[in-house]
Amino acid sequence: MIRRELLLAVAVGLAAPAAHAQETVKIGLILPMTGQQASTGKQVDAAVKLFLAQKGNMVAGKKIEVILKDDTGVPDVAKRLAQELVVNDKVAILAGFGLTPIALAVAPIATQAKVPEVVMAAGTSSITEASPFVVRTAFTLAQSSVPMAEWSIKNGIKKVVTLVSDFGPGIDAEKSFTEKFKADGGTVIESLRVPLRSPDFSPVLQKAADAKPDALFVFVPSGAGAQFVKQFVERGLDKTGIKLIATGDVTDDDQLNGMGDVVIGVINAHNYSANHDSAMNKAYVEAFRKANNGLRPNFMSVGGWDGMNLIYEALKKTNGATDGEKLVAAMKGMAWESPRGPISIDPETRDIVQNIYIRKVEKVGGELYNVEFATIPNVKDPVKAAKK
Ligand code: VNL
Repeated sequence: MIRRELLLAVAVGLAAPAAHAQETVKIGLILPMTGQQASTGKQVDAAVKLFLAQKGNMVAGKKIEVILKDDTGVPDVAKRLAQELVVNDKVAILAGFGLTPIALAVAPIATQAKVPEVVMAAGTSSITEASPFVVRTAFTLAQSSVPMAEWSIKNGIKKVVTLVSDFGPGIDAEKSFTEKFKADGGTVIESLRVPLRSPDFSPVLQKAADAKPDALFVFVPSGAGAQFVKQFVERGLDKTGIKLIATGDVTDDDQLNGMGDVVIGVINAHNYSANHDSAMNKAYVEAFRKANNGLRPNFMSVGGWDGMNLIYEALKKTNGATDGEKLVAAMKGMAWESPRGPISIDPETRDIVQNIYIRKVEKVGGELYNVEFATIPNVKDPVKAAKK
């Protein structure tokens, strides 16, 4: 009898892991699918779907289910959605975040619920400090702005006007560009800002023209670059001899080809170009275009792709365990090849370390691309590096 009960207990015990293996790991994907930042939502969502199609929805014996929610670009909406995803859907991971204020609004929920917040698409430096559960696969604005300042000085640009969107990433871009440019001997004549919502660039472009700098350094978020370039031309700034220099958010692959030949020659710095020369990227661009009616993947898409890779690899390391602290510990220090090049997660800051490329807009096969011509390898977020 006793022996039989023991056998039964063993059988139940053995059956338990099998039942466990059928478990679903839910990922709450919060993105701006409508509104001003809808292109970012579309790009990240498409990359997540492509990842699932290529890698399958099983990892470490668990079934992955992605629940997509549209935050409409509004932080309060994102916060409510994150709460519902954690409490009702019991998601193990929150991911996405197309705007800094949204990533920041959700951070306290990640902390409280002990759920990893994988930031795929927002770039203000401080986001990783808002919760010990934030891990970023996107970029920071200082990562691209500091190399842009360095390149400018080395290439004879002495006087600059800066023009940024007036919110977290824009302020980081302005500050980090200005600090580096001044430290290397340059002068910033004027620092102009435009509102994030429905920006009118005309008044600031007039001021920029009047200041007669060697170059205008610009950051506007993904999705706003085409509108900026249109007004740059309408105001006649392309005829003034003022060079346009930028973070790659402005010459975004999502819109670049529609901007017209006026952007040919624009020098900018960024983490990803659809034109990046690697076997992995060629395959990525081709598969992405095929699955999305010819849409060209941009830097937001690779944040989504790599965010999924980070989650999959972390689950492999924990053998499928979804404890938030274990997952974040597994993510720290992780390194892999991305379509953008080699990347890793800084174990100290949970922020991304990646190559930054200096690029020039050129026509390749009849289409406009950011063509990389110099690489600054393994760039950590300069803002956090300076604090240490
Ligand atoms: C942010 C940064 C958003 C860079 C962007 O596009 C961007 C952000 C929507 O941190 O909110 O290109």
